[in-house]
Amino acid sequence: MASDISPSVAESPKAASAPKSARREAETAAFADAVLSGLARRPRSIPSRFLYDAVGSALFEDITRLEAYYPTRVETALLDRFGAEIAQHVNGADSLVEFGSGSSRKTSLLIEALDGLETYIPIDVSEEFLAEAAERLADKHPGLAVKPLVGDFMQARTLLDAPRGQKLGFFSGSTIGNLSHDEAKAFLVNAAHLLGPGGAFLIGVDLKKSLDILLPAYDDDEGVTAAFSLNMLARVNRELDGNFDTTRFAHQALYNEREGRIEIYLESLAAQKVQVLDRTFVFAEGERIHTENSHKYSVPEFQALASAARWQPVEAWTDDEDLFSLHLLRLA
Ligand code: SAH
Ligand code: AVI
Repeated sequence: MASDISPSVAESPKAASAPKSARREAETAAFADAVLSGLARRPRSIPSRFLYDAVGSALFEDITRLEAYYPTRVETALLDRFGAEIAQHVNGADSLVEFGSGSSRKTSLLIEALDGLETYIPIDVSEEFLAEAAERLADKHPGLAVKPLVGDFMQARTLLDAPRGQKLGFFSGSTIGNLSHDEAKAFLVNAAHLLGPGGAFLIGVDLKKSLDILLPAYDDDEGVTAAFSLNMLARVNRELDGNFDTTRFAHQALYNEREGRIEIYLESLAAQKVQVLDRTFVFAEGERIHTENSHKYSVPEFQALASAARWQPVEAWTDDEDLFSLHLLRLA
């Protein structure tokens, strides 16, 4: 019976009873605040979580199928190759809690490797995409209770309906790289609280590597990543009565060596004025909006970050080309 799987809200238990439209209104209000303040400041920026409405989530899925976008392919291969070994460390977990679950496609590999898992709790901001993914997953694993939560994983303070017992967290795709180091640390501290004593955490982390491989992954020839980035402006038009001409902005991806991260911008191709809600924003030619960072870590760098958030590194698995890593952490 997959049809009764509709997401409830991660933020607060009270909000779980709020109707869908109220949730959506709250998310639109948060988007409006972020866009109006982000376009008013210098440098201009809009947080990357707003890339993921239903259109953005579908475009991200298209990215994951690109030849140039190695992270999904390599992480899937790592889960396939090391699933049994991972399971040896974490068998006994009753529930699996996934942060930024997206399509949950890779998760099936982990679920299949684990014995005795009873409950899967995917958390994501992208409401419709989450509901569809949860239904698909429940159909695929009929014995598993699937309990999706809609909301910002940085704000989740409680896991509604989570059974007692051991919890395993899963944060795949290197979404942790989209957070600043401080945010990543705060996220890990909060996740420790959610997963509880004895909890374990499996995290996919993209590794530092040659720019020949890195840059095309974030600026593919087919323009899929550009479409994903530009959806931020299209979403402003759809939800905030904006009039961005998306043909007059260009996707730009560069590697910031000092920060160890890909930075993504939308660059204005002309001097132009844009209306959002009742405000006007003036762009000079070449002026940019920063929409995303994607931090890359060496294995020891990530282990140091995890340790600073009181997670003990247990094991790290990497592929033969050192493109991507899977880290297993445990709470002391
Ligand atoms: N884990 C999947 C999806 C990665 S894309 C994979 O590896 O393929 C990043 C996912 O995180 C998207 O589904 C997006 O909606 C979600 N996301 C991004 N920021 C979020 C936030 N602050 N809170 C909850 N979900 C978030
Ligand atoms: C979801 N996240 C880990 C992706 C990344 O690689 O940073 C988002 C993305 N942005 C452009 N391409 C992929």
